[in-house]
Amino acid sequence: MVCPCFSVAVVCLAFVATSAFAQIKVENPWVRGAVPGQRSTGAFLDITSARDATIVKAESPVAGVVEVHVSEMKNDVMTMRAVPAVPLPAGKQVHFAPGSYHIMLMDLKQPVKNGESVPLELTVEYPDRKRETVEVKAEVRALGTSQQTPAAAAKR
Ligand SMILES: [Cu+2]
Repeated sequence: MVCPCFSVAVVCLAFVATSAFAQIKVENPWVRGAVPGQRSTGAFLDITSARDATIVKAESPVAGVVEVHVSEMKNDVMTMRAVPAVPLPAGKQVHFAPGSYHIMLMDLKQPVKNGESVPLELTVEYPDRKRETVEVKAEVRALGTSQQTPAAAAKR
């Protein structure tokens, strides 16, 4: 599957989400804008956990299906696959970014427009099996090139 959430240049805005939980810090959350008719898009953020943890689930009310994906280059084509969990080593920032980990919002219930705020909920699990949910508001940003071919994506 070719990743539709792969991006070109993205303008960086200072946008920081404050988590209710001091354990988990989420920075720079954003969602790629989706035009009417588009069925899926990606959400991206930087996340740091104060102690070892694992992201085990992602949810959003704007999408019927939410999965955590990772993009990979295979034979010069950007592909992506679902991953069941993303490790968050203590104190290390993990980047969800185009071409890497992303939160895949599929079966979109409505278009997500630039400037809107999309709620995301991440569930993290600690080694002692305790779980926490982290609420994030992700800002919708411009599409960039909307009609990306696999070749264009591969060139980056
Ligand atoms: Cu994906």
